[in-house]
Amino acid sequence: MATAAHTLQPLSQLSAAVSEWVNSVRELTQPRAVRWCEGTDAEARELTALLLSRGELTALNPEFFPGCHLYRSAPNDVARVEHLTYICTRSQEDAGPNNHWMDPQQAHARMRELFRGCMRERTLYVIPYCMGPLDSPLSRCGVEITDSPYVVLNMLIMTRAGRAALERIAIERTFVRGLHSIGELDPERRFIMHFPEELAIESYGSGYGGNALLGKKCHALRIASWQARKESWLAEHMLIVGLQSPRGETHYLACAFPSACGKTNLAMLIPPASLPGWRVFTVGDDIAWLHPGADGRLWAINPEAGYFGVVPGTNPQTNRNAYEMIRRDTLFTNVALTADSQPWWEGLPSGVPVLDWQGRPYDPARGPAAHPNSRFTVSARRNPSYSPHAEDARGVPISALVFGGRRREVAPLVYEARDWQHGVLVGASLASETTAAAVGQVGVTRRDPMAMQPFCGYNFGDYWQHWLDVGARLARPPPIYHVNWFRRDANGKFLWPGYGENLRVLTWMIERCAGRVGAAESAIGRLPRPEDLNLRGLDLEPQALGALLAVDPALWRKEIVELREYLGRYGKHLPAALLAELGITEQRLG
Ligand code: OXD
Ligand code: MN
Repeated sequence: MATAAHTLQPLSQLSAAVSEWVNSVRELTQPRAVRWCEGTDAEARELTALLLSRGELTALNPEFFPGCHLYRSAPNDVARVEHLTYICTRSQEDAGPNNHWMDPQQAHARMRELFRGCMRERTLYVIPYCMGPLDSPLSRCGVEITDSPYVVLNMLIMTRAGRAALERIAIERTFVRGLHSIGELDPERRFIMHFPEELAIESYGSGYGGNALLGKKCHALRIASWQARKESWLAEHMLIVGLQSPRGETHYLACAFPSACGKTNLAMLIPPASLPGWRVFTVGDDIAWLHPGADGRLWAINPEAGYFGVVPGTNPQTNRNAYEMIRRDTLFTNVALTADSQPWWEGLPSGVPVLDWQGRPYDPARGPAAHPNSRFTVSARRNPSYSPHAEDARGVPISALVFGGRRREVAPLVYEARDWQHGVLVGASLASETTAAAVGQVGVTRRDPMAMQPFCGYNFGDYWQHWLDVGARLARPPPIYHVNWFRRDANGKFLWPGYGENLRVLTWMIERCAGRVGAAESAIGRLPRPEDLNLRGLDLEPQALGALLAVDPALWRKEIVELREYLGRYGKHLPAALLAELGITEQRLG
């Protein structure tokens, strides 16, 4: 008698639209074989065995890191490549000055030549996936075609991939088409193209992270931001965290920070012992899809199912949850190795690296042992602080939105926007020092509105207007805050301890939402007075606190001049409301 498994329809027959597309890609790329991904554990084990047999994966010490593996990328393929990332809309204006643009026909023609015959001797994998819980109306689906089994393994962790996603696609009849090939891994033949009008992505020549795991930055941010504008929601580069107060109330915050500014740490924060009774739950660490709810609030889902986090710096002090989480069933990329095959990275309190991230004998003269952008890929369910509501189909209600950057000066520890409209300006003003998450110079301050500079799939001017429109329709818009954990003194020393202590700032916001704590008006928004912050048990000099909560009018006037110049680049797309808010702040600065 046939078992249920035998009666399942082959994946290739579930959706005619997907099959037609796969056939056309097969003709173009000429793979040796086509493999449709079911999304089962057995499939992940088989792919792991394949990569181990090819020497592309290394099994890590099973006693200390069971189920963990190391993958080493090509040394020239270690980060996102923003200079090779394009938005290809019919009109260049729709992509905006914030994006590199190419005419869609020209881009398709160029990519077709790269993809032609590129999968000969390779297997073409078809990965149907759902971004967000499979049963959520807020989720959206896609299909990634790739010739990299490493990409498949990552996608199986990072998304809800396989049969159930394809079943949803077959019903919805719409999906984002993501075509990926590692090509020759040649930086000269590398492009990450987005066609928002066609809901399509074409990525060639990189096997790494945001360039290759197309569900993440390409779909869940660049394409989704375009979809969100059409469908009246927001796709944002935000973590989602739930904070339960000693009273038992849980508030969810969605927080936008540029890459490698500690989003994963904040999403998994461990409350300091001196704040007893608080509990922290992670919903997401990188991306939030925010939908206006019937109750007038914003509701958020995390479209991802796993974390692709930066490894260096992870230790029991900075992020105990992540440290515990990545000790099993984790895929490491570009970390160093100890003599007994344990992964090693800068910031670990113990262990000695013997092989660097390129597999060479470790020599400190050649730089760090682990690549600064080395990563872990792990299922969100491995996180000890994973929220029991992370998979709720309706999402979680958002009490406050938070923007943050890495600024040594100017921005105080925290301030509250006057209202939603001012909050949109605060988000649009975000600036941060660059990090290793993208290729390019590290440590220079750049504008990164809403932390979306590398990820917004259309003109920022239209995006800010969309933010204003969404807020105008919310009967209960969440308050908006700005934080800066990275203020330094004249000697370059950080003024704020950061990590778990950041909860003190977040609890102020939550108490503000409940109307239980005060604030002082300032030209740039409302700031806590020292007595408004819970600083019990924190060893902080009054002078440091004064500096953290100071607004220097001269620096801010300079900031406003720079900001006006920056916003001016968006010309007629810039909403007048933002200039009006800028004018109010300027006037208040005197
Ligand atoms: C990431 C990034 O990988 O923002 O999340 O670069
Ligand atoms: Mn990110």
